Amino acid sequence: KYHPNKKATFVLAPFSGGQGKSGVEDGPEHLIQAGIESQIKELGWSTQVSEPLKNTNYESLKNDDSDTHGNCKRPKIVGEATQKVYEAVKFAAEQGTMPITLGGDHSIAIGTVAGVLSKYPNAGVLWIDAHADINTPLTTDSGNLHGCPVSFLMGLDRESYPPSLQWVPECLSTKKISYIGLRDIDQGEKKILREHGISAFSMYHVDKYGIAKVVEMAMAAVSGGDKDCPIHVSYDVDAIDPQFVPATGTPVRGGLTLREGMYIVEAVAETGNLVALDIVECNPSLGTEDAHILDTITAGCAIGRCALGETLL
Ligand code: HAR
Ligand code: MN
Ligand code: MN
Ligand code: MN
Repeated sequence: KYHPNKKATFVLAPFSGGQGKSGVEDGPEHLIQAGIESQIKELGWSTQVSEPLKNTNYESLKNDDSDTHGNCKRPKIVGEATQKVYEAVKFAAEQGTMPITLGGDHSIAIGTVAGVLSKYPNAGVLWIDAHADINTPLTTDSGNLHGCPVSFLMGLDRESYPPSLQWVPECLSTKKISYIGLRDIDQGEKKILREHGISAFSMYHVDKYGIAKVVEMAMAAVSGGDKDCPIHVSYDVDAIDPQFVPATGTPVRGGLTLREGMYIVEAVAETGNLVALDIVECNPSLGTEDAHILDTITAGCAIGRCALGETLL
């Protein structure tokens, strides 16, 4: 529906400043090396690559201990990098292409979601993750901004934002997001989810209803009755169980099977409503053996292919 011409833009976001572990900045390169772009070309898409963070130096700036604001770590580089990703995703969407952003840690979704919503203001967001990533600068214990992107997009606790993140438009309504895969949520986050009545399907719901019903309910929740509602999928690979996706920064046991993880994006592809995809938190440095890296990267590629229609007949 939204992409009859099948044009995609790979937005590379090799950024790790939203959390403490290094290596996640190598995710995009590994996914490209593993052939994600050529695999999607084989599905009939034409592709281009955008590198908004090229010629930036965030990995060396990561050690600047003065870059803090309240409890937040590295707000300056997160603010700058996400703004660059925002411009690139916005431009890719305005050109009529599907932005596929390869992370990097999940803080970059501040840029991707804001960019997509500037082109499609009524888009719904499916946040596939073990974590809710909805801490605010006031609730975060870790201070890691990859645990906070959703709250910035919603403008929650706005008065607490570091200056470098004040550019973020308050673009995401609490009614336009639904989570799938949750199993590690902080107390402060639970309170936010409850108080705003945010749609969320944890692993408990996946077991109770099955993945097909859960995806159907999540899409209905973000679409508000519009069968053509554009959908942005922000996919943190840690939603999938660490037995399939071990090389990620904050693995949590008891996750989605690889097939359940693929089914989610297959079902979205089937609607024709997908307008953007993020694949984040692949950290090749955290594989303790080569098979861990291979499993993680090939799962990332599979998510990309399924989202772009591989398994549709
Ligand atoms: N909730 C915790 C925090 O705020 C951990 C969340 C970070 N992990 C992620 N995000 N990979 O999805 O720090
Ligand atoms: Mn590196
Ligand atoms: Mn996440
Ligand atoms: Mn996560």
